[in-house]
Amino acid sequence: MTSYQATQKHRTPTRHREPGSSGVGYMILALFLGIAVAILAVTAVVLMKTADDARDEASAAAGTTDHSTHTASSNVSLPLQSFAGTTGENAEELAMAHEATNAVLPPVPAGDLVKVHMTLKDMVVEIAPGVKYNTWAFDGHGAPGPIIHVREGQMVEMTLTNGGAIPHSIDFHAARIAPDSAFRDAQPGESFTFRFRAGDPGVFMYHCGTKPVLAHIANGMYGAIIVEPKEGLPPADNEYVLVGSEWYLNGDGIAEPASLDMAKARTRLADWVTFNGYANQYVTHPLTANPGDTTRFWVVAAGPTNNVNFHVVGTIFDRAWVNSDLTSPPQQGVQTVVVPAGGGAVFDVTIDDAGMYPFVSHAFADVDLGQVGLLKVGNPKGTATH
Ligand SMILES: [Cu+2]
Repeated sequence: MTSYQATQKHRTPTRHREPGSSGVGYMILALFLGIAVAILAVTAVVLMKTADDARDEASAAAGTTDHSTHTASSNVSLPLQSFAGTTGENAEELAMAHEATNAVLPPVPAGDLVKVHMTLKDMVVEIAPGVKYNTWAFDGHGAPGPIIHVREGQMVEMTLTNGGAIPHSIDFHAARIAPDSAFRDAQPGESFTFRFRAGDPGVFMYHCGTKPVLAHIANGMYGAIIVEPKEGLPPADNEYVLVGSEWYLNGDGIAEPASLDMAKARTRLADWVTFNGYANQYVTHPLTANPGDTTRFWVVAAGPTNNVNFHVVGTIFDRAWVNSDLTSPPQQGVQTVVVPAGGGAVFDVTIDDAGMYPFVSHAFADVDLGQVGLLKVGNPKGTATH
């Protein structure tokens, strides 16, 4: 099933045309009406329309269209059906039963060479309570793929195995490398290896770069690589990685898994928007900190299209490395930072008072669609412990 193909193929007529109108008719009409001066203005309008019709007919005969008014290849017809908020029954129980994606930053491997092996695989994952989706994703992970954590200066040896049904590739934003060789397509069943030196610190996106990239990212082919600066960052007590992304469904995904609706992806009509691939998962399974801790968030906006307008309710960023520029001093005392699609940023918050602190994309349509979580500081009253 070529689910990434557009589902809507209606074509809008190139120009509105009244039934029965023709150039000859208008010419005759113009001759009769031309006798009366009072109607000369009407005649002028009619003649202009005749000219338009004639031009359209000429265009149609020549197989061309007027691109000043329409895009001939448009295959998007609004409205599209939204499945936003449609979950399985007993959504709360399903959400509690879901095992939240581990957001904890893993340690940096020792040595100069870091070997990474990823196998791409077509797999069904859950993206919201009871909502299943056919991804092209990472064996053992789904979407996002595994978090890669290296230190500036280490060599990354990446081996990609394509266990899927169609060609895929991998594009590391952390690499300075010729993309036509390193980021080339791997055919189904093929493995290939390339190396790059992680010379630029930051938090970077990686993703499949096979065309149409919109479809490959929307189907879950993305993740984060963290390149720790060699001189280190100020100490943090907790470090979490959040990958923002959105999902575009061709069905509600409950009775059977949904696949990509490309028309909705093109028109940015997301059904679910998530941190680490599952709507609201850190609301039911909060990330944790102790009072007085410094908590660091490494954030990537994988998109395919949405930014993450990162904000933590109830506090202010003590340090914000905007655009994950870790070679410049961080901004201080900022409230919300845009993490652009395909970009990253790093945030430190030090929170003294126990409580539940939501972290969101402050583009609130995305919160409504699931891009919100909680940082549970201490054991505030009235909350369950996890
Ligand atoms: Cu792909």
